[in-house]
Amino acid sequence: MTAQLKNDVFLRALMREPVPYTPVWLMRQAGRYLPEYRATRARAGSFLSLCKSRELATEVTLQPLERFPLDAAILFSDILTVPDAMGLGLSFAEGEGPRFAHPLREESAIRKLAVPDVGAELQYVFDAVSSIRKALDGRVPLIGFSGSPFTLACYMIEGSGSDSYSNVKTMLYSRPELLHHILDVNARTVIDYLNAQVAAGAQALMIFDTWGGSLAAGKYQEFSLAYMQRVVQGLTREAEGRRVPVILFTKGGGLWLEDMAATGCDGLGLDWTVDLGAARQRVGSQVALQGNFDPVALMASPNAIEGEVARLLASYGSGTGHIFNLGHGISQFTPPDNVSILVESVHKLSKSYHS
Ligand code: 1CP
Repeated sequence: MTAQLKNDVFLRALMREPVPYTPVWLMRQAGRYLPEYRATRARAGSFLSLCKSRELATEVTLQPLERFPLDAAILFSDILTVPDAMGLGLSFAEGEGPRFAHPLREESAIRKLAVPDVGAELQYVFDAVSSIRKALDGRVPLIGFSGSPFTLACYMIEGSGSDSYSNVKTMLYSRPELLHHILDVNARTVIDYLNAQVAAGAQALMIFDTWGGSLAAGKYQEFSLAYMQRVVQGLTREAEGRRVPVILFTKGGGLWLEDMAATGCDGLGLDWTVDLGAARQRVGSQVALQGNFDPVALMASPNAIEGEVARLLASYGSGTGHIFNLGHGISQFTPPDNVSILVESVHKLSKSYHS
């Protein structure tokens, strides 16, 4: 038996049902800005062994919840475990970003790419999901996640992070059918992967499209959004007698919110370049909105942080449908005390917007 959910404010806001206050969680809330994370990471040896240990992944998922009254937990893992499961050979070099030993550069390698057996290759992720659910004991809901088919393709083709994604975009313009093949395999894999996370206990899902915003108008719709829509349509949307809502986040996607809302998702993640009130007017009758505090503002004084929280809450205005979050992941240099101030001000200042 799974424990009764004690705090479902996040899930209710995502379904645009009435809530007593605006729920808050933070992208990358478990991570290097927390000394306890750095200690567990050191015990694990490497970032990947941290992801692959159900005990340690559970421990770091719960660390931010022990410090701050957050309204949701997010599975501790990484989007790049999926291409690793496809045989691309992921590693994280100390002090550097991720690297793939076998990036997709040759047509023959691209043609060989196939949907992996996620049950065999990614069982450690599903084990972590069930272990985290048990440890949460109904405290807050657990969010599962994946990279978008396009964002995964960016890392698979470049072999690492990149400033310009020029290999991916060159393929897009010169051999679009090859990129479509990769995206098709990725979409089918992401569907299997997210559905298995739901079967293991994930109560909401988020798709991270970190690099979709680098695409030209029209190309975004064809190469990123169309595949996210396929994923949304392939997902299990109910579990344990409740809807499993899905959030889409395209960083830099502010121009395309109407198109994103039309995919059938339940919520949109917004980066800080978007005006929250204007976004609500555009798509707020269809989807909930999550965001969009500039993570760099967390380096500022307590007064400035509280002022920025007040500004965002006022910009969204009264009523449900807002989940407070950052506009992108938290920086490793953020003082944890400033996160306390942020979370407390959201809870305190948002009450007057909900009757
Ligand atoms: O050294 C360390 O300890 C590793 C740092 C780290 C962490 C804490 C990486 C490497 N990944 C993660 C965890 C992680 N990644 C989570 C955990 C849950 C949480 O939010 O608390 C999530 C959801 C991700 C997702 C992720 N990984 C994204 C999408 C979201 C985003 O930030 O845009 C992306 C693009 C990645 C790739 C990745 N993994 C790690 C790094 C440093 C990167 C970025 C590489 C780059 O492009 O430069």
